[in-house]
Amino acid sequence: MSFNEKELQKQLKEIFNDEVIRHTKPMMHDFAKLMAYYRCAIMEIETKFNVLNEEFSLRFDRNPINSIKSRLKSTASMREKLERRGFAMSVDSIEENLNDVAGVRVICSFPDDVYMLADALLKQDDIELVEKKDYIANPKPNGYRSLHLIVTVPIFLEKEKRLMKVEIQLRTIAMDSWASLEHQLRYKKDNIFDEQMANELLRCAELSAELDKRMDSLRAKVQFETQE
Ligand code: 0O2
Repeated sequence: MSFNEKELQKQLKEIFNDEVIRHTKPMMHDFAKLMAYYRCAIMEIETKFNVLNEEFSLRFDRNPINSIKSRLKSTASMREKLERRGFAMSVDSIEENLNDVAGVRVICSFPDDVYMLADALLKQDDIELVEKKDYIANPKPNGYRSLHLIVTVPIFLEKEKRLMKVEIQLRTIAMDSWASLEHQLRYKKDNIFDEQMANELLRCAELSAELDKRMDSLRAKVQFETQE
C-alpha cells in the first residue's frame, strides 16, 4: 500500500475545512514520512534475500527462494492492533509499538531453506534480531506453521541512518498455501467455523507438514547423489 501525502491531502480537503487541514498537516506529513521509511526498509530486506538467493543458486544450482511478497500493514490493521493493545493513537506510537508495519514474506522451496536463509540473514552485521517465533518447530494450535523474525535494518537517508523494524515470515510453499487457504476460510463473511472444520484444517496442516518432510528428504537424497 502506498501512502502518498499529496493525494491524501487532496482527498481530505474535499471533506474537511482549512482549520482541520492545518491542524492535521504535520501529523499527515510525519505519517507519510514514516511509511516511506518502512518502504525503504522493505527494499533493503528484499535485496538481502535476493542476494542470498543468487549466491545459493550459483553454489547449488537451485533457488532456495520461490517468491517474496511484501506489504505495508493497512491503516485499519494498525488502528485495530494499537486499540487492542491499549497503545496511543499517534505516529510515534506506531513506530514504537508495532513490529509488523513492514512485512516481508519469503516463500522457500524446502524447510531446510527456511532455516538456512534465516541464519544467513541474521549473521549479517547490520541486522539485529528483536524477536523470533518458530511456529515450524512449535506450530500454533490451529496448525499454522512459519518462522517469524522481527529484525531491525538500517536505512541510509541523506543526513541520517535510521533503524527500522521489519517482520519477516519465512515459510515453504506448502506452509504458504495452507496459510492462504486457512486465512480465506477464516475470514469469509458469514462463515460459521465449527469444531469439525477446525479439526479438518488441523489435519490438512499435518498433511502439509508431512509433504514438506518427504520433499526435504528427497532433496537431501538428490543432493547427496549428485555430489558423489
Ligand atoms: P496482517 O494483515 O498480515 O498484518 P497478533 O496476533 O498480530 O496480535 P503477533 O505477535 O504479531 O500478534 O502475531 P504473530 O503470531 O507473530 O503473527 C502475526 C502474523 O502471522 C499475522 O498477521 C499473519 O500474517 C500470520 N499468522 C499468524 N497466525 C496465523 C494463522 O493462524 N493463520 C494465518 N493464515 N496466518 C497467521 P496479522 O496481524 O494477522 O495480519
